[in-house]
Amino acid sequence: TSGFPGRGLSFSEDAGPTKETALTKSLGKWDSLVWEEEEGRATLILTFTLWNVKKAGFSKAAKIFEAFETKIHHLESRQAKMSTNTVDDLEFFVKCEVHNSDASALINSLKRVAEDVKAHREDKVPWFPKKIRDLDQCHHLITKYEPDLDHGHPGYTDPEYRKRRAFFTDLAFSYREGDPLPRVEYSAQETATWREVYRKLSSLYPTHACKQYLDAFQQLEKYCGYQEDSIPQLQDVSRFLKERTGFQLRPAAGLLSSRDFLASLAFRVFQSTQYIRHSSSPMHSPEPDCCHELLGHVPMLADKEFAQFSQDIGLASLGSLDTDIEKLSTLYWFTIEFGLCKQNGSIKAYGAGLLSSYGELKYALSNKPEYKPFDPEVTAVHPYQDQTFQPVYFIAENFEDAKAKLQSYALKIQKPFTLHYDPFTCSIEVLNTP
Ligand code: HBI
Ligand code: FE
Repeated sequence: TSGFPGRGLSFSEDAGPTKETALTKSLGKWDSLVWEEEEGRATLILTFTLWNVKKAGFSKAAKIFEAFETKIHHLESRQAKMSTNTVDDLEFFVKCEVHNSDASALINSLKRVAEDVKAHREDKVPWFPKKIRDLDQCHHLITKYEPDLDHGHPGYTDPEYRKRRAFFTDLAFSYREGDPLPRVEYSAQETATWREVYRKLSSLYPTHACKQYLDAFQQLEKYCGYQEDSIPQLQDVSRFLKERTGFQLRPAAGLLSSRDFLASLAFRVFQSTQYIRHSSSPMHSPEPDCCHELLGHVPMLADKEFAQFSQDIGLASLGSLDTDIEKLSTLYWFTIEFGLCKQNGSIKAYGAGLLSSYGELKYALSNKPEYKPFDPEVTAVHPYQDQTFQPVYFIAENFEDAKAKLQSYALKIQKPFTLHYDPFTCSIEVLNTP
């Protein structure tokens, strides 16, 4: 029983019911069990020490768990830290489920046979932001495809680029809700990268982009300084979007966790990176950059229907279990990133991943890939991949239809409460909590 696997389980005194415990992370499937538990049952995290296990045995403790018909989800032991008798004193970590009314009796009984008993109930609902200021807590990065860690990143061997990126990381992490978005002076090299991307992509838009995109792009050129010779400032773009659809930008340091990224959409906030891709590969970036955000996402966020669709995905994600977050991310992927739609008898692109990739935009509208109609139930569980072009694209009839389908999908996501977004205060009201 002794010896912990090196997974960093929270076996410490402060292992409280946090937003995402190490345990729920390491045992991904766990969360799905939490709401399937019978009503009136509590999930407990217990830690305790048994001295002299060899002599006294574990059976006394085991009998207590048995007496209360405890369902053990997880049990681990390790050598006690304060032990003088090195092999015989063990610390235990138990995650279990018991009837609500038995929880304190179980803990008290355990205290009679074990030392140092600590217990707490696990939160059933993952933490989520309730007001726009809470988004200051929603900036957890996924360290994938970033220049400091990914050997394949075009900036990996360029210390200047990595230094520049550290500057942008600082800007994003020191940003607080309500601050003006930082203005950045881009270098000649950065602007040259932007120019190349802008030129190539904008040559494809008239034939490949949907009309909502084209309308907004024209407006951005007219009113928001979109042009090949300078990179638009987030502050100006954010003000533009706010006037159109109420969407606003906030600076993001890089690829965020799905939960945090989707949560911000619920408040009509789009987390936007501000750095630009490495100059050695203007036509490709392994991670989001300002070309992707400004040319891919921003024009679509100026469309009313699309803005509502985006917010609806965000609202559906709040307080959802990891399994549902995964599905909503997949929906996001096949719509907001790689979506196609019908328009006057032909197919056009509206996904930001397409509209910011010269190669994939052409490929998506060639006759090579497979096409399927957008249907949330199917789309949400379709495998996707972020390394090469998509083998399948989903086609929406139009945004109104996609929005209606998404809304009925979202209603089926099980949550022990309903949420209401108050547009006056930009905050979430939680209704009928038990
Ligand atoms: N983070 N900064 C940023 N930009 C995205 O477009 C983004 C993200 N994190 C996750 C994500 N997109 C999606 O792939 C879904 O997981 C939501
Ligand atoms: Fe994106």
